[in-house]
Amino acid sequence: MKRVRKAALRRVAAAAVAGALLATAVAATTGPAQAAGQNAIVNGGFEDGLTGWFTNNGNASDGATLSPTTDAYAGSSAVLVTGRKTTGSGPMQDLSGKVQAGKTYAITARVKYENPSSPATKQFFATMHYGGSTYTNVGTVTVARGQWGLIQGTFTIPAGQSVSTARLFFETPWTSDPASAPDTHLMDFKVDDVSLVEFVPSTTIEALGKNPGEGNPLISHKFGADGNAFVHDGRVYLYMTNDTQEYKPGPTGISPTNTYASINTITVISSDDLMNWVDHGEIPVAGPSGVARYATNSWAPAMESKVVDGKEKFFLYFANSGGGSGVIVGDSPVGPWRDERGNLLITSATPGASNGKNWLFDPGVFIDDDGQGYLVFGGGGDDGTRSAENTNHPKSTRVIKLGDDMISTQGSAEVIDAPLVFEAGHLFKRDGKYYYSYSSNFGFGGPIDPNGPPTGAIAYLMADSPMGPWTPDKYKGIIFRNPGTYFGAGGNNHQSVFELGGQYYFTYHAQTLNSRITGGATQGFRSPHLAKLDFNGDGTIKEVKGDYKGVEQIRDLDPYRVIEAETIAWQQGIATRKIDGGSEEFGPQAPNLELYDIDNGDWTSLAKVDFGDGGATGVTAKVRPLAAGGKIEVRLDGRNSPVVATIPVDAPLGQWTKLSAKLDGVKGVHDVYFTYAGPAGADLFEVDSWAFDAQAKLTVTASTRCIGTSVYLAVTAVNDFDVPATVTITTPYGSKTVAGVAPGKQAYQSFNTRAGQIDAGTVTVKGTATVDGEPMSVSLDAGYGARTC
Ligand SMILES: [Ca+2]
Ligand SMILES: [Ca+2]
Ligand SMILES: [Ca+2]
Repeated sequence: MKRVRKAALRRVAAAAVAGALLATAVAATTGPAQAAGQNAIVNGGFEDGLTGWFTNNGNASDGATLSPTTDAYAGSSAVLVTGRKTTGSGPMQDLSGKVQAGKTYAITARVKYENPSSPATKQFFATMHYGGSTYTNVGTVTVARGQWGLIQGTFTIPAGQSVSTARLFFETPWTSDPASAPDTHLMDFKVDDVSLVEFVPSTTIEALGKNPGEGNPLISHKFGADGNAFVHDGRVYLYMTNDTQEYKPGPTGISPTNTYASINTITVISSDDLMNWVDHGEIPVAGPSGVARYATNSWAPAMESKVVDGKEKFFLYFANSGGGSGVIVGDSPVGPWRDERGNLLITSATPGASNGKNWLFDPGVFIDDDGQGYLVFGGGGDDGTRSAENTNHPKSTRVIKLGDDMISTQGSAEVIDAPLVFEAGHLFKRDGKYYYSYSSNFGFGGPIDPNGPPTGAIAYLMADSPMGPWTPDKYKGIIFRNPGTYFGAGGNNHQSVFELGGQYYFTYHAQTLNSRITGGATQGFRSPHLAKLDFNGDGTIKEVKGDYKGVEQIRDLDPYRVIEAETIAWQQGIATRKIDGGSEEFGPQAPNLELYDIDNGDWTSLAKVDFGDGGATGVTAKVRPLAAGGKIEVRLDGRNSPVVATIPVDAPLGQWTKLSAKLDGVKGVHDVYFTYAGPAGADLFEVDSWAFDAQAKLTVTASTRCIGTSVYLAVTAVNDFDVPATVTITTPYGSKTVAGVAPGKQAYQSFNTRAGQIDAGTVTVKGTATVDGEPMSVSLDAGYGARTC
């Protein structure tokens, strides 16, 4: 027994050292892990005497005396170990039934020894004994004599380990003859504050996943696959398979491979400039808490809107794994969402949908100019014959007409015979031509026709009708090769096409954030990318190349309003989550998110913010402080640029509050970086939104009075510019322009409303001036009350 134990201890001691190194590496790459759950240790602080503790008795020769001591690390009591017979003689607690094989735990404990004849430093171990000769050192410290040291460790109980006996104890390193040097090996020691909790690694991505200045991946704080773009009111929304649901980095910082099995929500982001992306969170689509409780999964979404019965409705289609497709209905692009159908839209019972081999997933929705909706869907189709025909023409995808309600189908689905088809069908229209694009398969065992697309690529057909017929002669080539061509990591391929501001764009996904987190390896976690999509004169498509640069920002960001803090161009180290209440920017029905897991050194940013000629005089953050001493620093054009404003996050902890800082007239277009600082190791605060204050250059007042039986509306505008200004006053009762208003002087006009009674209203005053050779303008409103004369 003793010999076996010696071997085991030496082996596990080496493992513990490796574990400690690994834990350090993890902390550097994935940030602080969260210890969750209850302390499995009873009376870990020894405040209840020796309750729960006994002397390790794993070997017949082990033995010691435990007694309470008032020399505590914390509280008023600790345990003192005396009379140790072996190096393994120390306080033990039985954890049988409290720990599980395959789970990871974090242990901490305080230990101290004081024998003046002992070495100046001594190593201590926390060790698990699983019965028999199975001992594992799970935490260690080398402590200086007379001082409390911190034993720390993280360990995963092997999946095959029996834990019917699981006991934790504290000891000193094994030696064959400890009694020959008892001051070195058998000294008395004290233990306090023992904690053992399940260890849950943080899922926050602390790595830099998107380089400042670059557009791809679109977001770097979470994943998102199979993006489907939908343009509404000048804003593009991207609906994505929520790969983040499968992202579970272990103690090594690496997640197991994405199986898609647990994905039942859809991630939504949006932008009106294609560089600053707003995180709208996740739509709970399938599963017990989903909108469509009849479904298990929500992959590969597709979105369209249509006015039905006089009201615009938003239809979000999703794949329920490979077996079918469903649809939920919303009141806006970001919900709220409801189930209007009660079951899947596409199943094997849908006329023409199934040939018994194909998948019924990857819905792609399209509405033609006449209001008729269409759904393309399907994929797979490997029949096992390994034939050329089945490989190149699996005929596994379909197109079907949708009902007027968009949640039913009409007639029978038609076969799409796209060369080497596999998945990701998408239908769009341009200049009277219809385009069916899709991902080609990776080979079904037969020879691949060289006249068709390469494997795993986005290819397309063109036709004169949404229903095709989609025959191989309509094949026009490829749009986008496999992402592996450009980014190292390949994987599947998925696309959509949208038009914004007269330009067409192409969405695809790639495992770029995944590989940046791990330093190269990928586990199937995909990120959204954008590229311009250009056409030849005959309507055929120019091949898209994948890159990190992405597309140009198409408009500057207006800072003089509420900007949700979950609007991000580039960032590092933050995470987002939904909080109660609607969005100040997107309305009470829209979800609102916050930034959290904000550590010292984390940052977020906004690209190309236009402060205008007047400039900004202040910045406000809506924050919830979590630790004292935090601050938000505002920098321009780089995260290491000089600080132009500092918002001290100095307010009661745990409460939402708005905190501001002055800005000294920041003008023109800048990238804005918010860098977060405060005590290391603490979650500093959460952020909901930002707002900037514009430099007002006019002071406007409006008032009413009676002259006879008529109401007169008087407007005064003081020129706060340092130079003469032209002032234009606009009211419901007339307008007036006054040129050359001197600095500090006012423009005044009284308007006869020619009415004895007026309702409350608003006047608008615009001032223009030339400052330092630059034209500047400001527009301000002022209200007035109702009046009866
Ligand atoms: Ca204590
Ligand atoms: Ca963080
Ligand atoms: Ca927010």
